Amino acid sequence: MKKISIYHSTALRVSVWTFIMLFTAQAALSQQIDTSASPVRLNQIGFYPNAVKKAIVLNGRGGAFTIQTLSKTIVFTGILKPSVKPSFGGKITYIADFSVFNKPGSYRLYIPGGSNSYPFQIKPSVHKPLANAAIKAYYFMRASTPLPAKYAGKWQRAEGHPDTNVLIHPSAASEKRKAGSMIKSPRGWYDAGDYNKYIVNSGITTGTLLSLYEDFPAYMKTVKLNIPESGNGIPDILNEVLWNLRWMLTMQDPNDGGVYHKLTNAAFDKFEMPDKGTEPRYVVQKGTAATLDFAAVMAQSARIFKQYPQQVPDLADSCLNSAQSAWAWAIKNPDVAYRQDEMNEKFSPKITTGTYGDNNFADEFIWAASELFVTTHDSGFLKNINLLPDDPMHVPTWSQVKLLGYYTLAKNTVSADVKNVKDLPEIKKRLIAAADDLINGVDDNAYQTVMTQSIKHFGWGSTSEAANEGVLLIQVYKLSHNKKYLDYALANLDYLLGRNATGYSYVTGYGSKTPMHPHHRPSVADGVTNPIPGLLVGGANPGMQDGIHVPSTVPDEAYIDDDRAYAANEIAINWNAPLAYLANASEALQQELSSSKQ
Ligand code: 9MR
Ligand code: 9MR
Repeated sequence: MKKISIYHSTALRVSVWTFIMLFTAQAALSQQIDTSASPVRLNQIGFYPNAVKKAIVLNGRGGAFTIQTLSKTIVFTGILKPSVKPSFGGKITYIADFSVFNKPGSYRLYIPGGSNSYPFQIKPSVHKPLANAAIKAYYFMRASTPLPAKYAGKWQRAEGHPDTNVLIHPSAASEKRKAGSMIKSPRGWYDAGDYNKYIVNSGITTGTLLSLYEDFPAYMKTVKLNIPESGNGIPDILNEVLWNLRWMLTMQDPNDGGVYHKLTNAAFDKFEMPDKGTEPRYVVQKGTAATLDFAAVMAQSARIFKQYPQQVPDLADSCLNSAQSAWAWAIKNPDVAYRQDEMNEKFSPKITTGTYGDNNFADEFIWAASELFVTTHDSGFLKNINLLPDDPMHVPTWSQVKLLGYYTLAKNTVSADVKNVKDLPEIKKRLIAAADDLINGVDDNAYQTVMTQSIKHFGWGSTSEAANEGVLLIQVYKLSHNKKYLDYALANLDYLLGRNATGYSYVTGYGSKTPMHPHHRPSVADGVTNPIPGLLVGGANPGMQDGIHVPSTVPDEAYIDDDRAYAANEIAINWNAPLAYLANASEALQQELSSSKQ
């Protein structure tokens, strides 16, 4: 088992470990600035034939570039153009635009001086394997079930965390559910590199995956994932979502409708396989954010699973009842924040796992109200909700979910009552304006992507910012039918897959230079060299909240492939979901566009 010992350091060993850690940081540093690495930054998987195709050349001087087959036949020659603006690191880049070259095949890009790019392909459905893997990744995150080789290949593993004896933490105690009593709360996905299960983060994740199905049902019905439920008459993406949805349902207190914030150990598990984690598990305090995110997901699920009455006869009704009782709880308890530090002063054991704390619930109310309204057509849900607060149009994150509600309202206008929502025109206007803000001036920046428009995009989990910007652009493409939004969405996919300052494709197993050491307990502890595939790491983040030095604090360069670096190299379900959306939507739309041309 590799590296587990790092996490067992004791006081006595500290100086030795400090030395070793400095040494490994040094090794990682020299790996990062390896001069043999290609100065050509591009999507390491490839391009659709009719898509925009760009590569970024660092340390260039201009001149001609060529595209060559793998046997070095020149098939295209173009001229490198300097970027209008420098990169965040202060350098002008050179842009190789070969969009007009559209002949399917495998190629490399060559620049003056003899350097070349990683190989890439031009072909229809070029992102299909990645798109599938981004959803299959959730199968690998399943709690409470073994993963046999038949589905998991060399990443097969034993069952972890059955969660059939979960304790009511004192913070969650009620008349009917006393502290220390037990509930069953099995299934669900592990949140990230850790083994806990958090409702707030499950909310945006599950909502995003359900939207992928709702927005592209015909395509998503064709996606086969080789999971245990495959072939049961339900599309595999919904089968995978069901694993988490059934867990989420258990997180609601049936006595009052409130939803527990998370199911967790008192402290993070060690870096060990999930079946080794046998510490007690708790559900903690109910909260407004968790309850509203739950209500939104259950309302959305109700209308989706209604389409499968044979396979899941009672599920839609259960989801709708749960959504409504959660909503009622939130109306009665509109301001219950999850404040872990305060909770720990009052109750024991102290809980030190992820917080997902949020104090503002206006956006959660908008999301839940929108989903409940679209499912039930009962405008009562919108009654006391200000749908148009005067606050920024945040691209969705776990703590900012207003736009998830907007997406749902904006696209469900076949139904007359949604069409008549008086704020709808303004909501659409704001969505389009937000997309325009994102794309305005992109062609001047050094990497030609929305992601590299602003250093503000580079916090913890920055790759999910890029992916969620892509999702917003696709939503607006669907509203406007203006292809420029789709082009810029694809540019952010290019960013994630290698057209960026670090030269990494940030998805494990997909690209030529990919993370090998994500902060992900099974990937570290399983003894398999390659990490579990299809996982999006957090990516560039100059914050270094983990104390691990990145080779550069320039925002888009602040990344290290080190399994201790949880602020730059962890993986998480809420980061994979917009990647799954972006990659699958790109596949679906590319198929639609090419068939409409024929
Ligand atoms: O592994 C944990 C990861 O999932 C969290 O995102 C991160 C921040 O909360 O914390 C990680 O756990 C570390 C803990 O915070 C401090 N001790 C070392 C743990 C493993 O690196
Ligand atoms: O993604 C979360 C990020 O936005 C926060 O800044 C960070 C610190 O609170 O926590 C991140 O979420 C982690 C969670 O708390 C525990 N599981 C791993 C998550 C990803 O790092």
